[in-house]
Order: sequence, then structure tokens, then C-alpha cells
Amino acid sequence: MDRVIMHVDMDAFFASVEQKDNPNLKGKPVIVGGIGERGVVATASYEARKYGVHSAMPMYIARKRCPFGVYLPTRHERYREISREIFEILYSVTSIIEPLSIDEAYLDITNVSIDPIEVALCIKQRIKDKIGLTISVGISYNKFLAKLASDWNKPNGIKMITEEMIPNILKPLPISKVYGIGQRSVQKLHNIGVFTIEDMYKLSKEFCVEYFGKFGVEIYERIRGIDKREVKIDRERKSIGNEVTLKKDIKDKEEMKKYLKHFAHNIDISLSKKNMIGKTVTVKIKTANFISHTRSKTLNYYIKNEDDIYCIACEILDDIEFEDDIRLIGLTLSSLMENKIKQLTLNDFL
Ligand code: TTP
Ligand code: MG
Repeated sequence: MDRVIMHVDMDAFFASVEQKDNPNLKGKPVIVGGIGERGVVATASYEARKYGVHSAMPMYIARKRCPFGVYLPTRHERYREISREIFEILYSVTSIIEPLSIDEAYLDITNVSIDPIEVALCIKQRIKDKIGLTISVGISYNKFLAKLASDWNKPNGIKMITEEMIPNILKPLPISKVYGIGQRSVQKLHNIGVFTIEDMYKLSKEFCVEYFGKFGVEIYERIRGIDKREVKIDRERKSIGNEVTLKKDIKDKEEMKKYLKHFAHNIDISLSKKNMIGKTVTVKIKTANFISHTRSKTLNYYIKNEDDIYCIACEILDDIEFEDDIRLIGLTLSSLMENKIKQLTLNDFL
């Protein structure tokens, strides 16, 4: 496979977090969402799905279908907290991650020199051990197929779709499984007798363009196993760093450098975990009367070691002139990229 793309998606995420935090709920139908009169279901545990309860369903219908279910309001802050822990585990595998939602992401693991199934099993095991939840993983050579694969045998699933499986594995699938075909298009296609991907193979490229507009060609290719979309790295992750408001204002640059040393050390650790390197060092200071000074230096080479980061940070600080005491100091490294020189081994994320 040219590229190895992984799609990961937590199982019944909000409901599973509720079951984890209250083990009495394990094995029970749990429905999370707006519990008022006009509320809708955010998600339902797999036990509740057996009763026909699903996301976006009005709560009163859920209550009718599953009268003995446990109905809970959402706790978004808690889900975000767990999500951060999950993403930390994912970032220990690769830095090429595109988060899609609170519980879902694409990973490009082409350069991870471990068998993709092993990587998937490791991620699953680590999330189980450290967080106590299950995740479904799909692996393939593009995004569309990876996402299809993660949904293949949910919950706690793992599935790999290889080139040899195309087109046979796709043929019987309902057209609703094709990313990019919305509910209205599904209905319209049903009306002209198109129900499966195999039925769609009869539609010409020109027809698809006319029917689906600007996504026509992509849909035509997608159902044939072609999807060139890249895994887009999360922009927020394009810098690593920290800042602190000091307990006591300081003026002495040597004292400030102790903080820079500490930040550089933390950046070094984060970079190693994420297998990244960077070339823009930024020092930020804020004076006691709240004037900020932010200065950056972009190198023509990449760095990752504590000493290198610290050294550049000190040069930047020495060049900043200020008269007042300093109340806040920060250091970040940006212009990040994956460090391709070091290949990961299993031990790096076990
Ligand atoms: P999903 O991943 O779509 O659903 P899920 O994790 O609950 O179940 P599974 O992946 O096993 O099918 O969404 C993740 C969370 O996002 C979900 O737990 C609750 C929330 N969500 C809503 O609030 N409203 C919605 O309509 C959907 C689909 C999800
Ligand atoms: Mg999910």
C-alpha cells in the first residue's frame, strides 16, 4: 500500500464515558442527551441501540422504545477531558493526525515502521488499559476506505481493507455508506433504482458530475476505491510550548532564563513523544503593566533538543529591551514537522 491511513472512532462515546464513571451502568441501556421534553438523543449505548434508540432521535421516542433505559444529561467537559487523553495516546503513535470530532480521527501511519494491525492493536490496548474504553479502528490506503473499515464491525472493531478487496467488498454496500452522498441524494438514487455501490458502477462519470455537482468526480472515484485526500494535521498542534504568570514579578534576565530552561525541557519531551522537530522559536514576555513583547526566530534548520531550544530562546530574550518588571514569560516552538529520521518502534508507545 502506498499510504497507510487509519481511522479511529470511539464506541458509543458519551454513553461509554458514563458507564466508565459509574460501573453500575455497565451492560445497561444508557441514553445520553437532552433529557427535557424536547431533548434529543446525543448517543445510546450498544445495549440501548438494540431497542432502536439512536443519535438525533427525539428523547420522547427513545423513552417509548426503551422505557427501562437509564437517561442521563450530557457532561461535555468530562467528555473533552477523556478525549484529550485519547488523543495523547494517538499522538504518541504519529503526529500526522486529523481530528474529526471529539472521538474520531484520521492518522497517517505510512511512516510508522510497524505492521498496521500491530499499531491498531496497541492503540486499542492502551486505550483499554489507561482509559477503560473501547475504540474501533479501520485501516486502508485512503481516507474513505479507512473510515468505512472502522465502522465495519463496531463496537471494539478492527478491520483492514486492502487493494485486492476492491471492488468486491464495496459492491454490496448501500449507497448511504458513500461519504459525500447525503440523505436527499440517497432518496433520489433509490427512486431511479440505484441501491448499492454495484448499482452505482452503471452511472457514467458525466452523469455523476451532473447529479452530484462539484463532488461528482470524487464520488465516481471514491466508489472505485480512489480517494486522494490527505490527512490534514490539526493546526492547533502546529506549535508546542508553555507560558506562566510568575508568582512574583522579576526583572533579572538570568532568572527568566531558568524558566526558559524549564520550558525547553518540557518542549523536548513533548517533541520526542510526538516524534516532531521544529524551527521557529518564540519567546513571549508580558510586563507588570501588561505590555506584551513577542519575538520569534526562524532557523534554516530543524531542532528538537532542550539545549538547542534553550540556546535560541536565550538569544531572543537578550535582544528584547524592556524597562519594567516581567509578570509572564512563555516559550514555544512552531513550524513543526514530523521527524522522519527516527523510526518508531513498538516500545515507543507501549
Ligand atoms: P459518534 O462517533 O457518531 O457516535 P458514538 O461514538 O456515540 O457511537 P459509535 O461511534 O460507536 O457509533 O459520535 C461521538 C459522540 O458525539 C457521541 O457519543 C455523542 C455525540 N453526538 C451527538 O451529540 N449528536 C449526534 O447526532 C451524534 C451523531 C453524536
Ligand atoms: Mg464514535
